[in-house]
Amino acid sequence: MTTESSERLYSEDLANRRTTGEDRLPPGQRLTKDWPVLTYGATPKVQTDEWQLSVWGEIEQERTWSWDDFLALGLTTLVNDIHCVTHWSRYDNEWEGILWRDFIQHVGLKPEAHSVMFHSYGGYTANVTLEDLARDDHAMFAIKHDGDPIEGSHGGPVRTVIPSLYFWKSAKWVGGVEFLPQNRPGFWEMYGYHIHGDPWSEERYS
Ligand SMILES: Nc1nc2c(c(=O)[nH]1)N[C@H]1C(S)=C(S)[C@@H](COP(=O)(O)O)O[C@H]1N2
Ligand SMILES: [Mo]
Repeated sequence: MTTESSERLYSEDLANRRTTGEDRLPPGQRLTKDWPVLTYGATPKVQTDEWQLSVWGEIEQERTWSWDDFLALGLTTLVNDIHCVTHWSRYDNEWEGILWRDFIQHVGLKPEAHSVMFHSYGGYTANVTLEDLARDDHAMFAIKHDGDPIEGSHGGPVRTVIPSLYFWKSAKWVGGVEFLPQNRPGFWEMYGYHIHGDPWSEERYS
């Protein structure tokens, strides 16, 4: 695994909250120091040599990256806070991975593209609009947490991290990105979770 020349960034939102002293804990959340595992169903076992990331939908050309190809897109280190809809938050998680904004340079979006469905090994899905992914310039595909490869239970070898939204939007064991012409509910959204999921306005359930 190559990790040289890794840039370290704070999420813009977190940087602002640190400097302005604005409340850092979203409403209705409790701080935890440990890191709970929240997985619906079985935990898929995915090795890096068999892992692939495929993109399809409203794009010019479907494509699949291998682990090595994907890492060659360049790694960034990012620190952020995570907020689970079940009320726990964890501060200062250090992630290393490929930024969404770097990744998207390699995807030819069609003008119709509006939202994304992240697909996980095992069948989990989570929807996020392209606007949210672009506004939060620190959404990423993470391969490391606090310096170590992400453990299987937490979504290794690759999970998404979208720090501006509740953590259910961050798909563990991600293997596919589907570009959609309109927003569509993912796994939890079909069971009544909010289509958007902003923790600051408590968009928990719809
Ligand atoms: N593939 C997959 N991704 C998932 C989930 C899941 O069950 N399967 N759970 C979601 C929820 S509800 C949360 S809070 C976080 C939990 O991540 P963690 O187990 O690493 O804390 O992953 C999200 N991503
Ligand atoms: Mo969650």
